[in-house]
Amino acid sequence: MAPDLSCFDADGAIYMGARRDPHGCVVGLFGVPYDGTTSFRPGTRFGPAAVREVSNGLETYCPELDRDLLDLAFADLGAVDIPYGAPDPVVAAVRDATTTVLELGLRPLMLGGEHSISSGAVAAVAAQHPDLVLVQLDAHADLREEWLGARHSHACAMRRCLEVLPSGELRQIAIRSGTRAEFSELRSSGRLVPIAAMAEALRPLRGRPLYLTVDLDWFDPAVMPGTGTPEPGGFQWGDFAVLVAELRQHRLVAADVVELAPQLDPSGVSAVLAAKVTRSLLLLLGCNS
Ligand SMILES: [Mn+2]
Repeated sequence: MAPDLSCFDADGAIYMGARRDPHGCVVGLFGVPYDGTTSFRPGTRFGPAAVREVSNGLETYCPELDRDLLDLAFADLGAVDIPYGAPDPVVAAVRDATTTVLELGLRPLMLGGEHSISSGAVAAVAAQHPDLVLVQLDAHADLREEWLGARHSHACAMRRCLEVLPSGELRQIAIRSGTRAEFSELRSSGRLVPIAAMAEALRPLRGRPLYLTVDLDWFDPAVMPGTGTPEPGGFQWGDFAVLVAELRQHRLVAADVVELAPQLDPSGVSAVLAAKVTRSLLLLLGCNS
């Protein structure tokens, strides 16, 4: 039976080296152009298209992983058809679309869009992997109960993810912004991982199914200005490369890359950084066990 891909709109650009037809593929890339709850500077709805457009400027080969996209069968399924406006129906649409990707036998890689979409994807992946562990790269704790009246605000992304994560296991890597209450929880829960201990903290999780959510504002605004809520004091590509090297030894089953607002960076390098993060994740998802 042909898979039902009607929840995706496959018009427009495609990520470098991807196919439209998911048959025979191992990774399913898709975009969610949504920024409905953005509280500061909007524009992440343009993120997925920008990543696809600049992807052709990258090499297909990743020297850090010694792997090449040309050796990977992966599909770019296009954009999830979402209702604009309130976030709840969007999160539900993301969950259903992610379930479709999983039913096709593909590992999902989602491009945002704002961070509120992650709980939809995590819910779908956790339904297949009840012992799923969530790893968060982000400047912000995202542990608010609600923000500006919305439970599914991007400022509540990890709070909502925890509600759909049966294991309750979340690792929050080098979070540098949040409320006093959020930091109190980060510290007392043991979820906050300092940057220097990143690889060591993840090592005991080898063999467990992992979902990696990459809020691009984890990177320093100097290298990632194209994001809605920039936070000084962030990280560089070399820090991300340390994580990637550790994740080679892990069972990464799904991931997302969110919060790129390309028009906030006239130089265009933020979109290139996002496209390169995407390449690393495609290669990790496509090649590890
Ligand atoms: Mn953030």
